[in-house]
Amino acid sequence: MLTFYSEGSRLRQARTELHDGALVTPFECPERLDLVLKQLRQSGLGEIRTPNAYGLAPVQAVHDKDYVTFLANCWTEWVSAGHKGEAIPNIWPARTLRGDRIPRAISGQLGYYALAAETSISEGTFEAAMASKDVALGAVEHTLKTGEPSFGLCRPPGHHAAYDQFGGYCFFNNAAIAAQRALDSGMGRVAILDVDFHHGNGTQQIFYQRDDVLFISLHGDPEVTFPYYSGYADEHGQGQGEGFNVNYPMPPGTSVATWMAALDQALARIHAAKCECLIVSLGVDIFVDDPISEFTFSSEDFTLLGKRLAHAGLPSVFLMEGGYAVEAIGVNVVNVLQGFKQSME
Ligand code: SP5
Ligand code: ZN
Repeated sequence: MLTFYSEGSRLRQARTELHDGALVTPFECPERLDLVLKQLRQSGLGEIRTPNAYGLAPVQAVHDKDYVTFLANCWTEWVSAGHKGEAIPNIWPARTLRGDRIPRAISGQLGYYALAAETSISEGTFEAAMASKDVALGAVEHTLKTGEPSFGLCRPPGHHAAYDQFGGYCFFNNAAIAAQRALDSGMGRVAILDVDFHHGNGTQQIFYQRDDVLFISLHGDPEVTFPYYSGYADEHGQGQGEGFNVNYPMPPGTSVATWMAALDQALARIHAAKCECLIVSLGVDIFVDDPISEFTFSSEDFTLLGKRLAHAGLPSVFLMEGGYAVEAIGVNVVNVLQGFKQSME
């Protein structure tokens, strides 16, 4: 199985994350790449390739043009406005304010385009987001061309990024960009299966009114877990998209057996909807020792996950989402991919 990876992903080097009321070193850090790369190299899973540069068109196919421009210019504008730290929003068009204005000042724009405050924008963030979506596009292109599975070691992650909002460590929605690419190159319906601990609110929002992408997410119950305002079981899709969005929220501490039972239901839905390819938003923050998440996967359970995904029998693209700085993230990612590969034959 080929892996796609870009050195450009290292350009995201934020120093601050707003966590528990303090500015801390971000959980979503460049060392995550090294942990996964090290394990991939040891595993003999397959070659690691640098993707082509695909430009902005595939980004603008799922994101708002003005949002993309905001991300491209944010750091420069923030610095020229004289701000000392990293760009972090501190006001939003909240429910009692106007949501129809995009203010001129960068501080106002930040709140407009942000859905959460933990994610700062820093020098190189836009460039890293560009590299990350190229990784996703390289992976999907390879799978479309060969039918072989591929892994995109995306960083920054993407599934919280909505049509015109960043947050949850995400800027461009890599899975949505890849899914749109698959559709544009002639694929029929695409399934996006999101196994990250957190609900993939951005992916859900982008495809909520469409039936050409089936979005299914297994995640921590938003009643008690980020992103809180999305990911409930009654979110089914809208209009044409009715029935093509499925959420499986589960409480903190949910057993792997319960989680796997939800996965089986998800795979049955993907089969019933006649999806022609599978994009897996692969967050390994469902690991028991993940520092910000509360599911109970062991490293061996990730192998089982890979095996079950192979049973879907679809051309598959794995895209990295969350999973934080514990040594095990490399092992856990590789276990999914090895489990998948072993069960394909
Ligand atoms: C891609 C991804 O996994 N993004 C996650 C973003 C989560 N940001 C907010 C985290 C809030 C963590 N609260 C921790 C509670 C620990 N008990
Ligand atoms: Zn996550």
